[in-house]
Amino acid sequence: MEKKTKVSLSGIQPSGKITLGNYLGSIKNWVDIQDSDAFDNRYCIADLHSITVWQDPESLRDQTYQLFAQLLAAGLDPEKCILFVQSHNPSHPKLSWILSCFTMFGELSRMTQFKDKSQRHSDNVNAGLFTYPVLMAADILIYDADIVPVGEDQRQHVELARDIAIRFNNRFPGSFVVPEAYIPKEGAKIMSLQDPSRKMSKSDSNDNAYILVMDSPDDILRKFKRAVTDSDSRVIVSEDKPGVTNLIHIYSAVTGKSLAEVEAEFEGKGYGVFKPAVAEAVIELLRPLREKSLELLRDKAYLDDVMAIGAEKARAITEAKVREIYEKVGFVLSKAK
Ligand code: AQP
Repeated sequence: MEKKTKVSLSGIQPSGKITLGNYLGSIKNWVDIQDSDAFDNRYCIADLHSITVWQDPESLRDQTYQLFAQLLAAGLDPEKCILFVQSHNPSHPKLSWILSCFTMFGELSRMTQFKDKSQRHSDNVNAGLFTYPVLMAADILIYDADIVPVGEDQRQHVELARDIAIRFNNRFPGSFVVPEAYIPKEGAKIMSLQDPSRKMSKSDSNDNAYILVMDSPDDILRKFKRAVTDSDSRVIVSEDKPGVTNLIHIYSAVTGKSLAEVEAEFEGKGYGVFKPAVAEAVIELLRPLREKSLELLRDKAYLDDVMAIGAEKARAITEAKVREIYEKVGFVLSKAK
């Protein structure tokens, strides 16, 4: 792999089956960035992050394989990027501990995702949920990432990673690249189909609220037909029509048409025509991805091999970085193998 000057890094949790929101908000962007050939690309399955909420161990393992297959099926190419499972590289939690000593309690208390998830999982407000953004900062800073392609919901966490990098650099100059969030113009925040005031989330308890990448065409059509809209039938972007506005954004992100073009296409046609058209566009977008994922999942040994290659490449970069940081903060470097 030839060294480029800039690095792109991102991750996704195997905390459920991935949604259209995850795909449009981040994975599609990762593939586009990889194919642009302008960056060194590192993408991980953030399994360490996922246990900040309860996970069934067998489901977690299964979801990790599924997600890995889906990332390959979506177009991530292990020849062009380092694709790995976060827990396969112990350098991430090592750096996370050091960075947690450079992160303020008040900063973590202000994180919207922590407030939201601690309400939704009030029986399990654990320390990991609170320090989640520090581990994410470690994921990013350990690769000296320049850009972090994420959906809008992760912007605040990337901002915190920047603040941590700047603080660390002030004490130990030149330690980390200060990263920037890289957020797509369309698809940055896909909302729930049942409650358009909330983002589409893979852990939503209502499965009509999200479209899964692995949903069958029938399920996709049914879910879009049931999507919450309003009694007015005009297909326009408007603050008081959040359901329809969300569907217009989805159609725009999938087809590449502008919002105005979508409005013009469905002028005077009503939801009876619009909803199935959105469904059809999404079905065709996801069909090859679903079929390729199913094919890849039949060969777990292959997936294990690709995971191992990714882990080795990732470790080779980050072990050197951890030693550099250990030395800076004053640890004695061990000679033990
Ligand atoms: N609705 C969304 N629209 C656009 N982008 C989204 N992302 C998530 N939801 C949407 C982006 O997907 C990437 C991976 O997300 P994650 O798995 O790290 O966790 P998340 O942001 O918490 O996603 P979910 O689906 O809501 O997971 P759960 O339900 O487990 O919390 C990120 O880049 C994110 O921005």
